Amino acid sequence: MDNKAIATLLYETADLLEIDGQDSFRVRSYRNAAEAIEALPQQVADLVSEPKKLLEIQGIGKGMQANLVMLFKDGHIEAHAELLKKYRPSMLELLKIQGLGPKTIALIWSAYQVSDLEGVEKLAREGKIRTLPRMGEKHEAKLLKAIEDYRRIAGRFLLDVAEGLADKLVEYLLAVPGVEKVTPAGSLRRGRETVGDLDILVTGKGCIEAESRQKITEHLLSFPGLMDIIAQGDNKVSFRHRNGMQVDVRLLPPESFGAAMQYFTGSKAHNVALRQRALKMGFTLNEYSLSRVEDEKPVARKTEEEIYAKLKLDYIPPELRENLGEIEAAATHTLPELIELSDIRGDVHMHTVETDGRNTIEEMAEAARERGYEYMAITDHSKNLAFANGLTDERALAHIEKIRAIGKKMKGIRVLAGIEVDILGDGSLDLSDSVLEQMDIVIASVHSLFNQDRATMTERLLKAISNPNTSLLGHPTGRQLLRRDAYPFDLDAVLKAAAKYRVAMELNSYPERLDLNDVNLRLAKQHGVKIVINTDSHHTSHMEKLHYGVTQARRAWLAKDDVLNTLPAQAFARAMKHGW
Ligand code: DGT
Ligand code: CA
Ligand code: CA
Ligand code: ZN
Repeated sequence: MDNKAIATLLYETADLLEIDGQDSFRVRSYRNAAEAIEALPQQVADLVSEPKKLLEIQGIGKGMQANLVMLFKDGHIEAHAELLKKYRPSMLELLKIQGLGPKTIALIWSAYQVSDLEGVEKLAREGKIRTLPRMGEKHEAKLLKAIEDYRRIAGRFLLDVAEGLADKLVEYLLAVPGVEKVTPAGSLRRGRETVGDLDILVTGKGCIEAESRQKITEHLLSFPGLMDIIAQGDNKVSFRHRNGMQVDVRLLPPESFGAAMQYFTGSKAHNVALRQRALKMGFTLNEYSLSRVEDEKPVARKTEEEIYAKLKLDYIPPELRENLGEIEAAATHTLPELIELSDIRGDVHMHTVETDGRNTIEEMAEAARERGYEYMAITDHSKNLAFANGLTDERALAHIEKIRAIGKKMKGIRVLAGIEVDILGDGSLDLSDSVLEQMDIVIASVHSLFNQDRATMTERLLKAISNPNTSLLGHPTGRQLLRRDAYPFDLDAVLKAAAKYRVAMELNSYPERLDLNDVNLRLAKQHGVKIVINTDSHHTSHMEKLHYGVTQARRAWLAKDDVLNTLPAQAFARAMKHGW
């Protein structure tokens, strides 16, 4: 159990104690311990063998020490287990609802003895929440909205979380003799912006005989972080990982691995359409093979390529398998040649210690050069972003001078001097035009007043786009996955204006942003608007996030030509200054 998991358990205990109406001193002792453990550089797991060391941690007393020792001995915290018996585990889910704290949950419990999401939702719909002390109609409406939001995002995970766990599993399983290939399938392979559960396919000689399959399964069951087993069969194991993710692992014989990959990559809609095509051609298609209907003889199963070829289709990359026209395009040889990570020649949205970044100009430029880029840009924040120590006109000018001086000394990479300037509430930009004019690249972004109404927000963005200094719109919709919706605005109108003024749209590669998303990128392409794929790095290590962006671009059917930072340095710099 790592510190994060322990802290979560302690926070939950504190919330449950509060629901139970226990004294605030006791409640606070659990929260303090959780905070201390979250911030602890060493792992509690390494300290419990010498319990005295636990007492040296600020915020952990004798009682909490005993709790932690017991946690590692018996696997639970007594108060946590007892309270869950009393209130049922569904109570923990209620705590995840935005705005529904222990006090309100306690109120609901004492009035109605309801402790689960469905129950609370029903009460709210029946108007029974508004009558509780200190509650009203407004609270009730907010609660219903929060439950709806929770349902929408619950059980889905960001791409980097899913990929991180998949990478660990791949490495772990490849270590077993007899395992030759371990491949993620499902939504992760298709690069969907969030992932529900992980689908991992395993093949090799070890997957042929029941006995060796058993060995692989046994190894899998001691995967670190495996929390509980959901289902277990001869060639399939489903388990829940500590981070909440469900993982489905399937063991498959090598001869039908391609058919399995095709089937379990999905999407379901793509598979349904593909099966219909197969049937029309006299074949059946399932997870084992593509076979002739008349004699059930397999005609393709070892690789996906064979299967698509037998169906008279060009190979369809996983990112396109959503039944959005890809099968028709593959049949007529009109699939686009999708952009690839190696097409990107520069990353042009980066922050440094001058504002809220963690590295210097030199360090960022050096890291970009090491990645093989031909160019990069430093684009720190402007003053409206006060908490990020944003730049004033004067500081911005001094900063670009410094960037240029450093750029001159750097060999093998061109360093562009730019800014990520805030779009103010009325659509004007946060720095003077005379300053912006001197920049190589101006990224205009909304970082404030997300609650404006649709018409105001649209006007605001249109005005920013019409500023002759604007090169591109940063993270254009402002959405944050699993957290915050896009602000409302008329994207069509914005894209029309962008096409007219030759202002590009950013594809921000942060896994929590992926903004523009795949659907909107496709729309941008229809409007003839060019894209710039950036990382928005605040640290040298963030530059590797670029592949998440490229994956979304591929899902949007974008080719190299649709993306400006595939251009050589000179042409790219011109496009930023004068439009493409
Ligand atoms: P997720 O997990 O919600 O992010 O999305 P997927 O696409 O990974 O969906 P999942 O895990 O339910 O299934 C993985 C793939 O397996 C899915 O993309 C297609 C295939 N599959 C699963 N169940 C069915 C089914 O009932 N019919 C068909 N045709 N395919 C299925
Ligand atoms: Ca899945
Ligand atoms: Ca699944
Ligand atoms: Zn930004």
